[in-house]
Amino acid sequence: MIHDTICRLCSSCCPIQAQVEDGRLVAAWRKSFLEPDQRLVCPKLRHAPDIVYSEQRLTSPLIREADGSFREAGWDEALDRVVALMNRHKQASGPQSVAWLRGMAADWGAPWDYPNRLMHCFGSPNTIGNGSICFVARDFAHSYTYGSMAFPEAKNAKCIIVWGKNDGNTVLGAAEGIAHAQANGATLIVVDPVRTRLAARADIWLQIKPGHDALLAMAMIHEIVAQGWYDTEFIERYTLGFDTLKAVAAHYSPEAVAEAIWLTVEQIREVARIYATTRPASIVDGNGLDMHREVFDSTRTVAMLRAISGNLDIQGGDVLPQAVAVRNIQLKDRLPAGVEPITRDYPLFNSFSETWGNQVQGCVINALLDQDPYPLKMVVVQSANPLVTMADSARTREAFEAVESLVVIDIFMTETARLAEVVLPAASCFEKTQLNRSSIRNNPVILQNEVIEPLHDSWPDWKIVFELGRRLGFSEEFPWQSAEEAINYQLEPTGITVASLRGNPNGLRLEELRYKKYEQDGFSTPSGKVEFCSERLAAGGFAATPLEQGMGTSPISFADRADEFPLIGISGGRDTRFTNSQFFTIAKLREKGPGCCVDLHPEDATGLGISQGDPVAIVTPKGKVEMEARLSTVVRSGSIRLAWGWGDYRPQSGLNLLTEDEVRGAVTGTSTSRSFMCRLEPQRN
Ligand SMILES: Nc1nc2c(c(=O)[nH]1)N[C@H]1C(S)=C(S)[C@@H](COP(=O)(O)OP(=O)(O)OC[C@H]3O[C@@H](n4cnc5c(=O)[nH]c(N)nc54)[C@H](O)[C@@H]3O)O[C@H]1N2
Ligand SMILES: Nc1nc2c(c(=O)[nH]1)N[C@H]1C(S)=C(S)[C@@H](COP(=O)(O)OP(=O)(O)OC[C@H]3O[C@@H](n4cnc5c(=O)[nH]c(N)nc54)[C@H](O)[C@@H]3O)O[C@H]1N2
Ligand code: SF4
Ligand SMILES: [Mo]
Repeated sequence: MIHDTICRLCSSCCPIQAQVEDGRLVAAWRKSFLEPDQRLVCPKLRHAPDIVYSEQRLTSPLIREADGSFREAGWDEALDRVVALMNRHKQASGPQSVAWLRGMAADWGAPWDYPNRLMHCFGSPNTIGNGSICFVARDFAHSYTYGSMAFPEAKNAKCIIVWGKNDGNTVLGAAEGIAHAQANGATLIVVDPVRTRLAARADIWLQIKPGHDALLAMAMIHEIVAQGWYDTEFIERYTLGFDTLKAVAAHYSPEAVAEAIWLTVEQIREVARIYATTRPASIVDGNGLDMHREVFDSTRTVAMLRAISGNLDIQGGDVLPQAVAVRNIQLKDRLPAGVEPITRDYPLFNSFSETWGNQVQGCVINALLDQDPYPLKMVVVQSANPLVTMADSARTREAFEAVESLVVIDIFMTETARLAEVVLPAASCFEKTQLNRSSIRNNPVILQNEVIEPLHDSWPDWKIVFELGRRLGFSEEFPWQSAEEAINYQLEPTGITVASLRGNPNGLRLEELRYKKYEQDGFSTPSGKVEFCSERLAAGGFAATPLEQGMGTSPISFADRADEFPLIGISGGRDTRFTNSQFFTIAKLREKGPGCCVDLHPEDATGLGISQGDPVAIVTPKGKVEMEARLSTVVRSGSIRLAWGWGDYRPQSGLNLLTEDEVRGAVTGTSTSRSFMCRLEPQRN
């Protein structure tokens, strides 16, 4: 049997087909607009059966014994234990002392609403996501500029700037779109401190200094303004504050910034010219811009480039989504008045989107260790591995060791789960039905289908949340016995149902694809226009226009200690075989490529006496990790690229042992876990 569904082994959410024989997943492959022989093959998906049937899967709920060991338990006992813990802390310290932390795999949008609903009924405002380090901070920046996140339609573009994104490794569908456009003659520009495969294929590669993207974007705006290449009509009719933007950009000429960002004046001018004079042009912005404390400024500036060049919401440009009006099921009005979330220092970020809510993950650590702004007593971690993925692993570990009660919902045993009092085994993405995340953000609505039954004694996340809800006394709020019932309830205002989605496996479009929607609807900002200057930000005490107060201190962590730590470390190198901290235990995936490597320039290697394959230590003021040296000119001398994600499988190689969470962006609470000053030490005896 072949089933249509969505893969959630990473956040790309590819539409796929899965082959199931005798109730067993035997193979799966991506769907694509390209002919089968031209499609990119995803190793994770190809090895989906090895992942799903891995012997490392959690098979039953686990409860910690007095002697520290885990014992297997039934769901009744495990859930009752979780409920007892939640109620105990609620009684002793108030409902807000319990937090729910969710990670990348918890799916976004629709399924994220369930724990929100649960926690709101329970009385805690502390459902916390990881958006401060993933793309939600960027979503926020786009939203404050033109109302919602814009999605590049690179496939139909004539000029593409891939800016801090490595789609060939991370978002295969998008990489196929870029390749298609290139084959049709599009010019490809890549902005990345590392020569990725995409950069190697580009017409122009800008090897920018890590963390300095805001300056490049503003210098491009400067050049576009100086040359009069901007879209006068669009700016006059649909934007606010262009004069302010021009005044800020005046300080950032290509001459003024080029050297500081490792580029030449000519490079900046040329890229500005090609981008502004080629229509349609699309900017594929990515996670290389996130995880810097400047993310809000850099991504707002990039968003403004799209607007001044007239590429917003046109075919082949950057398209604004046609959101699907599903029912809001979060029940936020059930929260008691006056209880603020632990993320209260980031009020704009907390409230910019109904869907996202609180997204500054680091606040969990502040609350656990510093009782700031108040103490947390219990954390439920769903589909996240904060001990590996949050900045400053040593401090994160300290916090999770200190918390009174920790519950982890995961499909595998992880560094984080090892500290838990109760571990609940979740079903994998092939074993559960849910609305695909993009569905409530944009058309078309696609269903992720259960293609095999939950393995062992695992439960789908929705069932765990609903059952917890009922046991906490919220039977009325959680009446659903199946995912289908809950999804139908949420979809009701749209007129579509699970049944109609199953009849349309490639998705249902609620309305025709439309471009230039702003001509009728305006933009979803307070002024209804693209805002180059934001009163909301000014009222909050922040820069109304990015960079109007300058760059401030260096965007690279530990820059003030460059004497001892002379190299710039770049966290990157997402490998197609792994997702963040996941899948390193799958031997067939591990064997398919290199191990845990740090890329360093041969000149730096010679200077340090390091040879290819040597074990090396990478050190920052925070800690030390071990990796294997790979000599390579993909990085510029003076910078190194570190492998990402190995910390669960090889704790001594966990990149976030090197990063800090002390200096955060004021608006999004993002710290710089992307780039940091470090040094290399040979490890030979
Ligand atoms: N195989 C695989 N796929 C994944 C994931 C995975 O771990 N593995 N993770 C998923 C998740 S959670 C996400 S958010 C996405 C992320 O996917 P992408 O958005 O593609 O992000 P990355 O691959 O982390 O980084 C993109 C590029 O940014 C570059 N970069 C680093 N610092 C800077 C900088 O300061 N400026 C610029 N301009 N570029 C910089 C890096 O060198 C890298 O080539 O991928 C998803 N897909
Ligand atoms: N220095 C540095 N730090 C980073 C990054 C970086 O590039 N550099 N990347 C950042 C980014 S973009 C992100 S998104 C975060 C990711 O941070 P996390 O979300 O913490 O990372 P993952 O390793 O993807 O962890 C997901 C966990 O969910 C489990 N899981 C998978 N599927 C399911 C499921 O269906 N249900 C449940 N309950 N569990 C499931 C997996 O086994 C895994 O343990 O890390 C961030 N941290
Ligand atoms: S890129 Fe691979 S792992 Fe990620 S969703 Fe697509 S098929 Fe799945
Ligand atoms: Mo992410």
